[in-house]
Amino acid sequence: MTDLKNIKLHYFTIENNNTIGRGEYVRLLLEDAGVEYEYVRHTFAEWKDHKQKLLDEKIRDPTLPYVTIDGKYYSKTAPLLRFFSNKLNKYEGSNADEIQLLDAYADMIMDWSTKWAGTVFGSFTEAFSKTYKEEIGPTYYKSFNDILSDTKGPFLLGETITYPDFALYHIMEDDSNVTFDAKAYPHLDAFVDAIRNRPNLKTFFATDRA
Ligand SMILES: N[C@@H](CCC(=O)N[C@@H](CS)C(=O)NCC(=O)O)C(=O)O
Repeated sequence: MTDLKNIKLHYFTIENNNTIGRGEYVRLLLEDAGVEYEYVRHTFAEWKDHKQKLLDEKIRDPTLPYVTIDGKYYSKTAPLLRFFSNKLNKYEGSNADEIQLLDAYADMIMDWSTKWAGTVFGSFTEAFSKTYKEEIGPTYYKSFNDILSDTKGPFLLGETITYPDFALYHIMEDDSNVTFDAKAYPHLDAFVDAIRNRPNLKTFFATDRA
């Protein structure tokens, strides 16, 4: 396929939930592409020492998720999605405008993820959590339903799946919202259906995703 061998995806173990957090963004792409990898889970307690070890190895600003390929370190969620898309020669835009558009969608989703994380991991106030639930979250759902209506769908760029599609699906998983009223959000409803019917993802979603 490519020079992608001996891949290790590192991320936290969080709250006995196999999918919550940023590791799953990368994982969905790898699963869809049928790329083999080992998922290495870290506890919060162990991460401090592990991070120091990475710093000692001159890894700059180590954070999770990160990936090693044959021992070489690569990091940051959206850049990892773009990196793998580039390596696999799929899931990318086919011209500068599409590439920019996908970048913008990925940026929106990463912002959404940070705001969602603030409500779950308590780094924001209760007032922020209320605003997230009543305004921020619904605004993102509406925006992406509208974006999906810009093409015939079912994916962000239309017929062809691209890397922000995996991110969009997963932020909605994290936000515990992957079932849509087809009347209110017909395009999100069709999107979720299309993702769930990707052959490799269908098999993966049937597991416990440990
Ligand atoms: N912009 C980075 C953010 C990564 C990040 O903050 N990850 C968190 C976990 S979701 C983390 O590693 N926290 C521990 C730390 O910063 O040491 C990305 O998209 O990957």
